[in-house]
Amino acid sequence: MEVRTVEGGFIGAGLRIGIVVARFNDLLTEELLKGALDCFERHGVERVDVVKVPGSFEIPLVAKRMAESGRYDAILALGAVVRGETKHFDLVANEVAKGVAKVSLDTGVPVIFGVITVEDELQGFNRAGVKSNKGFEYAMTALEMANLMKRFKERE
Ligand code: INI
Repeated sequence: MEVRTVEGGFIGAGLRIGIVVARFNDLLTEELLKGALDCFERHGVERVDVVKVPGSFEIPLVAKRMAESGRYDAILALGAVVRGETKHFDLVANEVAKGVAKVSLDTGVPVIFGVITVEDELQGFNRAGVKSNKGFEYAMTALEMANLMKRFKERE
């Protein structure tokens, strides 16, 4: 039996990455952004463009524009949705998740869901640098998916 496995690596050389980051809860999102940039720099990514939007709800539209530009091998969407006490949490969290998935499927460009959804700020800080930095981890996912999709293109 012959088994062939296809997967993406983490080499950043030659990759162009777009980041769209929400300003809402920016104490958290700026830390996610720092973690992501640290990851891309250390993996030798050639170029990163960062676009800032007001809140996570606005992410999908800008991610779509960036994906359609053809300039990026992957888009990383960063945001922080904190439950708080309103229903807004669920609405925003659901819409950004659906929107990001749709953009990725519609355009064929990997759009990585780097939006943390947390109960409160403390949980948010723990995921944005205090215990670990999810921005760094999501950036790794962007690298892997960018390289994986390149491999498919090479085989076409
Ligand atoms: N945007 C976020 O990124 N995180 C949140 O926690 C949040 N909450 O809970 O309200 C939030 N709301 C703003 C939203 O993303 C839009 O910017 C706003 O509704 C205008 O469209």
